[in-house]
Amino acid sequence: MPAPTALITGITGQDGSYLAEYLLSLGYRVVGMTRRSSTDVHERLEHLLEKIELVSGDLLDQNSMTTLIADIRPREVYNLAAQSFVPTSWTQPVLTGEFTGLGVTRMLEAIRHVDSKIRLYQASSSEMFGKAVEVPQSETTPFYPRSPYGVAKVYGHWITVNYRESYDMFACSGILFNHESPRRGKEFVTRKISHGVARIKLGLAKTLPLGNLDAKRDWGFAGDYVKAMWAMLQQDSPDDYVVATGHTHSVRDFARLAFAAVDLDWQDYVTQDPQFMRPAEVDLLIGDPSKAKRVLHWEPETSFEQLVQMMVEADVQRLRVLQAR
Ligand code: NAP
Ligand code: G4F
Repeated sequence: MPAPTALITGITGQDGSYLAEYLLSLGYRVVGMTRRSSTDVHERLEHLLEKIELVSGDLLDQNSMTTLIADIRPREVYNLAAQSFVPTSWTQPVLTGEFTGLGVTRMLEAIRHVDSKIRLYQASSSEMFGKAVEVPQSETTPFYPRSPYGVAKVYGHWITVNYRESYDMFACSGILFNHESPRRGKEFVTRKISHGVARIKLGLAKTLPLGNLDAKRDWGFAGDYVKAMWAMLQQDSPDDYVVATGHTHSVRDFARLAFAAVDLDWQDYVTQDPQFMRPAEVDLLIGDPSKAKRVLHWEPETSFEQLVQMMVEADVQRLRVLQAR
C-alpha cells in the first residue's frame, strides 16, 4: 500500500510542526501549504524540511486551494491555518473573519469539488465557549464567543458541520482547549511568561508586564493534542470532539510556577499593564474530554507542571546558546 498523503494548512505554526512530526512517524507523506512570504517562516520546521513537501497557497485564494487539493489528492486534510491571536482579532476583525471563518468554507468547497471523500480536520477552539454557560464545557455546551476570533471560529465550526450534513463529507471539528509548547508564539501568555522568565534569569530584563492574571485556562501540551486530530480522522464516521485536560489554572498560577522553576519569586517581577487587558475577556475555560477518551482512546500525557517546566527550560537553554555566540 502506498503511504497515505496528508495536507496540512498552517504547517509553519505551532501545531503544524508537531502534527507533521507525528504523521511522518506514522509513515505519511506530508505536504504543507504555506503562504508567500518575503522572509523565512520555517523556524519550527527546520528539522523536517527534507522530509516534507511545501506548496504555495493562501486561505484567501479559492483557486490556490482547489488546485492544491486536485494536484495532491490527499487522503486527509488538516486545516490548521488561521489568524489565531485573539487580541489581533479586535484590530483586524475583517481579516480574521476572512482567514479564520471564510477560509474554512474555501477549504470545504475545494474538497467538495475535487473529491468529497477526502477527510477534513477543522481546527475549532474552546474560545467558541467564551463566556461559558456551563462548567466544564463539552461538545453539547452552547457557544458564547467573546472576540471576533471566537465568532469566526464558531462560523468555521458550523460550516464544517453543515457540509458534513449537506454533502455527506467526512469533516470533523476538533474543539481544542489551549495547548502550548516551546514552539508557541511569543505573543501568547504562556510563552510570553516562559520567555520573560528566561530573560530575567539571564539578566536581560527586569520585569514582565502582563494583563489579566485571574483568567483561567485548561492548558495542555501541543504534542499530545495533535494525536487527537489524527485519531478523529481514523474513525468510521465523522464527529466533533472536545480535546482538553479537564484541569484549569490561572495566568497567576502559570507565572508562579514558571518563576519557581528558576528559583525566583514571580511577585518580584510581574507587573500589570492595561495594554494587555482585552475589551471582553474569557474568564474560565475547562474542558470535559470524556468523549475523546471514550471514542478516540485519547488522553493527555503531559501535566501542567511538566508543561511549565518544559517551556521554561527550553527558553533558558535557547537564550544561553544565543548569549554564548
Ligand atoms: P499558529 O502558530 O498561529 O499558526 C497559524 C498558522 O496559520 C501559521 O502557519 C500561519 O502561517 C498560517 N496562516 C495564517 N494565515 C494564513 C493564510 N491566509 N493562508 C495560509 N496560511 C495562513 O497557530 P497554532 O497554535 O498552531 O494553532 C493551529 C490552529 O488551531 C489555528 O487555527 C488556531 O486558531 C487553532 N487553535 C489553536 C489552539 C491553541 O491553543 N494553540 C487552540 C484551539 C484552536 P504563517 O507562518 O505564514 O503566519
Ligand atoms: O495566551 P492567550 O493569548 O490565549 P487565548 O486568548 O486563550 O487564545 C489561545 O487559545 C485559544 C483556545 O481557547 C485558541 F483558539 C487561540 O487561537 C489561542 O491559541 O491568553 C490567555 C489568557 C487570556 O485570558 C489573556 O487575557 O491570558 C490572559 N493574559 C494575561 N496577560 C494575557 C496576558 N494574554 C496575552 N497574550 N498576553 C498577556 O500579557
